[in-house]
Amino acid sequence: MKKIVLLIITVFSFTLLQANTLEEFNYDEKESKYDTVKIKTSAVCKMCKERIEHDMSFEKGVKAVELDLETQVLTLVYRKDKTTEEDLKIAVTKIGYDADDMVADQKAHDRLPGCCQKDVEPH
Ligand SMILES: [Cu+2]
Repeated sequence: MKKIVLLIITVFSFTLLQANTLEEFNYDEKESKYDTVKIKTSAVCKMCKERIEHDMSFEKGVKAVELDLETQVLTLVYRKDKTTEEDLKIAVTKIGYDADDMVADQKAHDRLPGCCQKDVEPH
């Protein structure tokens, strides 16, 4: 019984921690606490999209995440007092993807499945 309660608490707190998709998050432009950044990534497929959105949604200060595969642009809504554009781009490179002019962390990139690496055509 204790285990079940613990599990429920764990799942619940993860749900709280994880950021929303852009639609879920009612982003009020006037609310100065938040800012939006668009980052060009090297994502090539659905798996990349899922991986980046999942990992970035747990990144500190991130409130909403969405990656457009056609443009490879990752849109993030974040709390200005918790993180910076620079930190968010670094986080993307650590997942293994380029972030604007920042090059992907080589080790992280090499750990990605072959179909997600930079030398493949978008698919
Ligand atoms: Cu991929």
